[in-house]
Amino acid sequence: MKKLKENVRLRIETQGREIARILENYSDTEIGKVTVKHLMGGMRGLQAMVCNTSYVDPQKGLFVGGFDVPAFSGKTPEEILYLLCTGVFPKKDALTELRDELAKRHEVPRHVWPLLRNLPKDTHPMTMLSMGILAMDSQSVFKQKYSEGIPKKEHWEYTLEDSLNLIAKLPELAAGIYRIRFFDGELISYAPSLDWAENLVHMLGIETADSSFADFMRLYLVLHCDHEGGNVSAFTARVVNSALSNIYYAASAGLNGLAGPLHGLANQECLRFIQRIHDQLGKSPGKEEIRSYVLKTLDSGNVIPGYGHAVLRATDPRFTAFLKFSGKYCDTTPYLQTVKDLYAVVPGLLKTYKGGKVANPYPNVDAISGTLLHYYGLEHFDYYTVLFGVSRILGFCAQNTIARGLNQPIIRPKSVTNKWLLDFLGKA
Ligand code: FAM
Repeated sequence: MKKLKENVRLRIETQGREIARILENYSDTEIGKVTVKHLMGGMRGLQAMVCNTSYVDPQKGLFVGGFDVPAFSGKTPEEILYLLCTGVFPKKDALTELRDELAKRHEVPRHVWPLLRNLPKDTHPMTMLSMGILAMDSQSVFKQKYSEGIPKKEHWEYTLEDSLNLIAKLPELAAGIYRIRFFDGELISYAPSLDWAENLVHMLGIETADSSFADFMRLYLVLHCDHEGGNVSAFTARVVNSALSNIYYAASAGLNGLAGPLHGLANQECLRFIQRIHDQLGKSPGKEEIRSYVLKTLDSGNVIPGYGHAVLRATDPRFTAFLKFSGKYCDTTPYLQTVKDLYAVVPGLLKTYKGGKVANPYPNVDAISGTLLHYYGLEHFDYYTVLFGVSRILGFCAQNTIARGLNQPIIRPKSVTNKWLLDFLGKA
């Protein structure tokens, strides 16, 4: 991984110089204000951290290394990993080197499987993924080197080493979880000739009539790779790693956040929502019927899964990329038709719902991803967020490798009490 490492080093050096210049000249410059609403409202909208792996523009959506979704969605996950870490796409030799490294490191340590097999049968696959990763912390090179007393400037090298080891094992681990949780537990062997996404598809062992499954998996793993620094899972992973807990601890913690229904679990919730619509209204409901169903859902105090976002204020381009893909391969299924009908109906309803309090009435990536997974034969909804997690770990690893390279300090915002606030506001 010489080439990847050299380019990560270059990126860290360049960013380090930028940060030094910014700090030297502007350390005390204010870039915004903190309001009481920020304190009480989950800090949403508060600009309080830096993340250079990716950026979410409220209108244009995700940018990775300066490339927008249409520009990077045709790439492979390996290319995206390289881009996240270095800010540039790999040349052919660097890509081959990265692929070879991942292949060399693919094997999940044997002790992980009995641990997963011994969990209660109804354990959520996200719990299994998080536990499987945590159990691999025994192999952390960072942990070993830290205990040997390596200097701070080398922290990133072993974070990158751990990251590659972890990422390489994800197809085998994720597919193994699928086989244990939903089949007879018999694992399918890794195939050295296949790439990272193809191996995942191969080891899942799903019979699918459609040969575009691997293409879809590539797209899925690319589109979910990162979503800047402040979302629940990435932020959690950053906080944990900022204490110099290794990347296995950090990734496992991040996944526990991704497992929440307001975050990554929304993709399984969306398909459930569509299934409930079909159960009640039949397989091809009219738009008016869908409209009434959505209104009923809102009136009962529930959210419409797959719609809304803390940062985005327009249709998520990742949703659009999936829609485009489905148009090419599979948009005649009843579920996909309902995805499209919901897209025609929900934004209009959310715009005016309760005086327009929903900040973003448009679909996010989860509004369609589960439907496509289902089309390819993944019928176990509980598994969907595992695939989201496999992809998102690319972002966790890149963000934290860079953070360690920049020697970023422990993350520790200061909290205050109601009393402090009331005193401050002069209302005690
Ligand atoms: N349906 C109904 N109400 C919604 C809504 C939706 N899809 N999205 C937001 N709201 C409500 C929200 O619950 C809040 O109501 P209260 O004031 O009564 O608490 C109000 O609108 C203002 O919320 P907001 O400022 O627009 O959004 P937040 O920043 O608080 O929350 C989300 C953002 C994503 C958690 C929220 O839009 C939501 O719950 N969406 C549905 C779940 C979902 O699709 N999550 C996936 C997000 C995705 F990007 C990901 O992480 N994978």
